[in-house]
This record gives sequence, C-alpha cells and structure tokens, in this order.
Amino acid sequence: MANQPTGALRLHADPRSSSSLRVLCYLRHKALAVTLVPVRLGEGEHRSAHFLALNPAAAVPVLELPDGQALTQSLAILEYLEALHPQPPLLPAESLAAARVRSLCALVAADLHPVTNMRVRRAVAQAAGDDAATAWVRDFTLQGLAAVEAAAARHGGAFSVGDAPTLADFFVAPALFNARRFGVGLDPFPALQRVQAACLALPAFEPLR
Ligand SMILES: N[C@@H](CCC(=O)N[C@@H](CS)C(=O)NCC(=O)O)C(=O)O
Repeated sequence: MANQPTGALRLHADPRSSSSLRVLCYLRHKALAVTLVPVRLGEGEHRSAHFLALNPAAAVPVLELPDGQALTQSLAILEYLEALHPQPPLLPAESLAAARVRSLCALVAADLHPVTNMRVRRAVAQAAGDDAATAWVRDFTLQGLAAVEAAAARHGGAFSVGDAPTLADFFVAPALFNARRFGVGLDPFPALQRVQAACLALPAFEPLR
C-alpha cells in the first residue's frame, strides 16, 4: 500500500492506561508486531521534553511509524491501522452500523475519559482534596458508563455493537477496566457486564484481566 511504511511500529504507552490499552488490545487482536516504548505516567514521563517533542499534548498512546512519524489519539490510530489491516474487520461496512461503532468510541474517548483523566483527577485533588477527587472520578465514571450502557443495550448483542467485536469494544473494555480500578462496580450495567465477559474471553483482551 502506498501510504504504508514498512518496518517496525513503536507504541509509546503506559500499559496500565486505558487509552494505551485500546491500542495494545487492538494490536493483539490483529496480531500486529509492535515495540512497546514504556511511558510511565505516574513518574511524569509524558511531560519530559523528549516525549513532548513526540506528542505536544502530553498524553499516551503515540504510535510511531517506521519512518519516524508520530500518530496520536487512540481512535485515529485504530482507524489508521484498520484501513491498512482490515482483516478481521472491526468497522462494519454498512454506514449506520459503522456510525454506531464510532458513536460508542466517542462516548468513551470524548465524553467519559476526559473528565476522569489523570490530570483532571490531580487538579480536583489539589483544589478539593483526595476524597473529593475519588468522588469526582466515581461520579463521572458512573454517568459515563450509564450512557455507554444505554447504547450497548440498544445496539449491542454479545459485544457492544452487535454480536462480533468492533472498534467500540476496544474503547468500552478498557473503560470497564478503569471503572474497576476506581472501585466502580458494574451491577447497574447488565449490558456492559455481558460485553466485558465477551471481551475478556478473547486473547486480545488479556492485558485487561
Ligand atoms: N483522547 C486521547 C486521550 C489520551 C490520554 O489522555 N491519555 C491519558 C492516559 S489514559 C494520559 O496520557 N493522561 C496523562 C495526563 O492526564 O496527564 C486518546 O484517545 O488517545
């Protein structure tokens, strides 16, 4: 393919961060080789001059292409890889189904995740204390998951859209992993419990177990 550089992909990621896990699980699902370059968020490595040269937005993941070009934003990374490696397909060919998939990706990546991200948790903790930050994250996680649950209950089957994995599951499953980290249970979310079970049964999602 004309726009597909040959050679090794490098993924700059913190393997415990949910945005990184979206890409890591996807690469496993497609059996794509990648070199992991660890970026320890807890150590502030994403704010180093070296990393900022790669991603001025100071966030992981970053996919470094064989020619050295950097690609940021997990959804853009997955759509790029999906265009190059369409088998097995994770984006339905039918437009409405594809829009449902992208809608769920956005519910996680654009709505839920930004308000619970590390920099926001830290800012709330600094302004109002650790307990307030914990309450903040749990509250926004519950609100975000309620929206994802509603979408999965309407359009999902075994997975979050339909009965086969799609890109949406690579956003939803890491969000459920985060919910567990934050002490948010899935009891109110039966559709998400079903999606989680289906994802965790696949080898691709082993990093979330
Ligand atoms: N929308 C971005 C989000 C990237 C992002 O915020 N990643 C988090 C880790 S899950 C991060 O690097 N946080 C660092 C911080 O908040 O300072 C994506 O989908 O890639």
